[in-house]
Amino acid sequence: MGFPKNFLWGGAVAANQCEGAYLEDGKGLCVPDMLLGGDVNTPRTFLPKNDPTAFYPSHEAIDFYHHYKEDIALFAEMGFTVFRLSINWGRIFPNGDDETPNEAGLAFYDSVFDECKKYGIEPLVTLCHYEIPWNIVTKYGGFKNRKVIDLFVKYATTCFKRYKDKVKYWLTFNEINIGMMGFGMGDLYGLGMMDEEDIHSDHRIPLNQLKANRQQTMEALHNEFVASALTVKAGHEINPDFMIGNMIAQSTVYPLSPRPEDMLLAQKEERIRNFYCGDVQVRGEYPSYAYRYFEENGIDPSFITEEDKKILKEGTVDMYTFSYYMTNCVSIDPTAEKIGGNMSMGLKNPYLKASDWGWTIDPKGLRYTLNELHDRYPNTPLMVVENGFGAFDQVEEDGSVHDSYRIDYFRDHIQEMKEAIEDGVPLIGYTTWGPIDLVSAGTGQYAKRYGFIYVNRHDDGTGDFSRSRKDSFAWYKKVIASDGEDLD
Ligand code: P53
Repeated sequence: MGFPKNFLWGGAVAANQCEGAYLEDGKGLCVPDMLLGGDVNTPRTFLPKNDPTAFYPSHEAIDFYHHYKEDIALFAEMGFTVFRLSINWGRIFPNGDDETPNEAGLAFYDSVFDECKKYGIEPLVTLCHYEIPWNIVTKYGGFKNRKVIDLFVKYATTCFKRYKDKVKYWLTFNEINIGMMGFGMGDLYGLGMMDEEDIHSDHRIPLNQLKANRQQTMEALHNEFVASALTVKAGHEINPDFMIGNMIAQSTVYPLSPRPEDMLLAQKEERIRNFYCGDVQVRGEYPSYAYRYFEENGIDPSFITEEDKKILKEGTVDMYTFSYYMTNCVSIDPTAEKIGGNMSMGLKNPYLKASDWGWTIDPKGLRYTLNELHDRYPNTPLMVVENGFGAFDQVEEDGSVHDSYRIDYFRDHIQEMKEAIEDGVPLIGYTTWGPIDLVSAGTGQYAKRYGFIYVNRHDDGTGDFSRSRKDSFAWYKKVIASDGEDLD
């Protein structure tokens, strides 16, 4: 058995983490353009007034905007059949609410998709990967404002109409569940929401100290569900062949012990972090436990109108896609040891090693997750649209990078995906995160590298953006050429 012949193999990036050219050809400022970098122990900070002396990693990123031909040629050399990227909303509607779209922005993505087509690479396009126009945050208050639903749908349909013959695979919102994970930055990244006082402050604010309001977060997330459903519906009317998916930051949760209380806690967490959003987008309705969650958290769910319920039912997704990096342990035991690092949320799992950023390495957890998802959504194809190993890479004198740790990570995960397929899971594709080094979303670092392709660019702003192949480049090429059979 193993991987089917038409399996989609490739890699994934996000506009804000790779394009740079942050004000070129009419692009407007977006949420990530307001953020400075941090590191494993230091949260990223928000700096309200663009300060010319500060280093904003998204402003130049890896300059994909001017290197995309070279980069796509390298992806083609590895044999990619799919390339996941996002359209930056702020290139198409610089203020989010402009009357007409920005032609230069639309033309840029035409060129990118044409370049993919040249090599037989299918683009998989995320419509919103944290690139919310800054004007949507300041003028509308982000997705808590229902007007933003219409603005998003207008943007999405503009893209659908323009690219309907070039792009078949679409995702609405990247990691729509990010606000359910307790990172403290979910409101801003995912929902474009920020406290008024924070917006107008004159100092740097660490993202984990942003003020949030749970009621508003849940309302905004609901509005995003509605925007996503309306988008799916509109997409199918424009081209019935479109495959439109959701995208979940998969946070698979294990109980730290077999204590029944730990089992129940793990189940509860799994539901809130993953299935709350998955159920709405795949099944088209809120699950029963959502209402208990509202009750326990003092949330008034009257924002879910009858009209919205109908929309959610009519706009269910064609595929379930997710990012998978790690698994997490939970326990009711308050003395259990926590795992360090940024955004890793669990307790220490004594059976797993972790990356330098504290993210556990759990390939078997991927097989488990794929099976769980298939049991839950039996009629829905699945795609792993992010998976990878963020690491410090060492460049040798001759320019080579011997990233055997990255090869090990991928080998083990691909092996487990193969097992899952043999278990009967309808897995249709795999895009590794950051096939080319890019800016980390969580820390804003260049030093947290994911690529098969090295980019000479550093956190102090030095580097000439030149690209080179790491050892993992030839390895992934061989994996794709052998349909996932040759993993040595
Ligand atoms: P970085 C948190 C936990 C898991 C995945 O993350 C996450 C996040 C939030 O950043 O995000 C996804 O760059 C996201 C990408 C991101 C990637 O994971 O912090 O969709 O934008 O780059 C990896 O190492």
